[in-house]
Amino acid sequence: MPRTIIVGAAQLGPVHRSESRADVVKRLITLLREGKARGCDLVVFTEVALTAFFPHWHMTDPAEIDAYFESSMPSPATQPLFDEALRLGVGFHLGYAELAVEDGQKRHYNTAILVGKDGRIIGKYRKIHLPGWDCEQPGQPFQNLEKYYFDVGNLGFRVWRAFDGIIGLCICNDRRWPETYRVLALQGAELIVLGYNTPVHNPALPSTDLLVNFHNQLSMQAGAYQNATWVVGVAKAGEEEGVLQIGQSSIIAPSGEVVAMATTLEDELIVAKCDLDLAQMYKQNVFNFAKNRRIEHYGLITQQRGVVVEG
Ligand code: ING
Repeated sequence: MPRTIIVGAAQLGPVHRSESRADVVKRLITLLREGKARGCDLVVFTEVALTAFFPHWHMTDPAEIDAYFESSMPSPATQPLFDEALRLGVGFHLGYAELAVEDGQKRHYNTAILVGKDGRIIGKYRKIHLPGWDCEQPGQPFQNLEKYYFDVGNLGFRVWRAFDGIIGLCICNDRRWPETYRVLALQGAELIVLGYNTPVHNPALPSTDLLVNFHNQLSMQAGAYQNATWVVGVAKAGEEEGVLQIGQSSIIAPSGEVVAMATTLEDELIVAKCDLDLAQMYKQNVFNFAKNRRIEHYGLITQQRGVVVEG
């Protein structure tokens, strides 16, 4: 009997600053219910799903900034989502801005959680690869201030046994770094889920704008194939607070094939039955790390931060 998990990628259209968390949670519940109706075991929501992606603009007032963060999870605003998921018997993944107090210090993380069908939080991840700038960039059409608003995640890349498989979490820019998938795959990941907020225009590198959708797909398809794992990437899409963001939410097989992709820039659920044993097929053959990967022969490059080749 193959181990399968029916996964829903629940893309969100824009979330505007004026939209309350209660209204956003209603949208998430609508997608969750559609997922249940379509047989989903797990519904994957996007990065910073509860609010507009506020790193796209500069704020200085700590209270104004902290208003975008959740200081508990479930929070009062998200409790209805947890309750409905429990009632429906569907697990979910949620990305949100997390306000934590650690060693007496306030910490701000770009966080994602995996929640089981019993409504309990199975695992938590805090975003490690924070793109953009740590200070306002003058003259830009919009900002990317993740280094300004968020602390670097301190939980590492981890996997959890859940939904009859091994599931890993990462977030947005993490998907562009091969190390992300490899570190999760070395722990046995068969399914990696992530959300993203990706503008069509990159003010720091406008020459790549025409490639933004290609790079999105390339990163996730390569990550899936080269690490023998399913990858589910879920967008916050459409024009949000003046920033047009890509959609292309996708469910990608360990073969690297895209088995489902969103076709709108709005709230949209795509669903696929993911055969987790397909991941095992690739792990036992092409990407058999134990038999085929020879890290001891790679030379020092594996331990060095980067190598400048002389001459
Ligand atoms: N967003 C973008 C992402 O990695 C980005 C930032 C866009 C970086 C394009 C490089 C190129 O998809 C987030 N939130 O990381």
